[in-house]
Amino acid sequence: MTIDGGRLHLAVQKSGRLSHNTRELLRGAGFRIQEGKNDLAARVENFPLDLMLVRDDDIPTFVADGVCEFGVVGRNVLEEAAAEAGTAPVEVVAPLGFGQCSLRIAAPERTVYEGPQSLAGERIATSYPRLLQRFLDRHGVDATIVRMSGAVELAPRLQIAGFICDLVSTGATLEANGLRPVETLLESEAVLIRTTRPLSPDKAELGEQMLSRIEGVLATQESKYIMLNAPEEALEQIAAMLPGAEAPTILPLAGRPGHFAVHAVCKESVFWETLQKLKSAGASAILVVPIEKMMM
Ligand code: PRT
Ligand code: ZN
Repeated sequence: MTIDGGRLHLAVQKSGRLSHNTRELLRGAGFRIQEGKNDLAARVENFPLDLMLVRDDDIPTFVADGVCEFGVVGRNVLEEAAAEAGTAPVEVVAPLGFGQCSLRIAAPERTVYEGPQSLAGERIATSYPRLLQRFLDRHGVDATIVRMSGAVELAPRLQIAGFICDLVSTGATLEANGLRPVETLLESEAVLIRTTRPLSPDKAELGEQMLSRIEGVLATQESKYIMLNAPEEALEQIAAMLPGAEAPTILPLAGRPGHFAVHAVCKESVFWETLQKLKSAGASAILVVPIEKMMM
């Protein structure tokens, strides 16, 4: 793959569980993705950025080698690649809040499990041999790793292995196959990664612009703008209750001496319970509104 000098390259999963959310995140950040035609890349029309459409397993290498300056990949794939001796590092820039799953060891319901020692001498089927080996080493357990590229959950029924080590999100697949999780090796979600190779000043600047837009979208996902009125004596207590808010704005209310309006950006979810507590502390006319864009 050759690189077009002036444009940034973001490696994304071509088709799979991360594709839709990755594109939605980019669209939310204002990047207009040109669809169609090219199977290998998609151009962003309004920013010098190309999406390289690849298999998720290739993303850590592309970014480590600098073929793509950035990438979006599951932490599980990244860690498995990183556990390979001699692999060049990449920098994790931000967790993206989607693609959550965990890498877990599971066994048939009837299997007795009393901790990692129960794995000694057993066969464990997985697509994550290095992460599994690392877990076994950490616990000083000797077991046989059976490498499978898919349908790992069938291994016990096919008597290929007594245990499996696979990704779990809802747990429905395990349940459907009569398996129960016994260990968690890794909590994963999609992450934005960046090459550690030096970038030209122009590309570094473009990268910063892209990141600041993406971080803006991530920040607004949970954030809310909160407005309320409060008497002076309750201000301190109320300000301390606002979830994830820094330095609220406090303005005097016209015609109501001793009363103030409090405005703040809350960077965490605002629950009904919080509103109830604010009210009990003396707040009134509480408004919580979504934030569309934010740039810090
Ligand atoms: O073709 P390519 O190599 O790009 O894709 P892929 O088939 O290797 O990956 P894909 O699209 O299946 O998953 C991409 C990424 O999504 C993974 O690397 C994870 O980071 C993330 N992810 C999140 C998951 C899951 N949730 C998940 N549930 N990846 C796989 N699964 C599978 C799991 O392996 C098991 O078969 O779903 C099944 C379990 O799901 P539950 O909901 O029944 O528990
Ligand atoms: Zn893959």
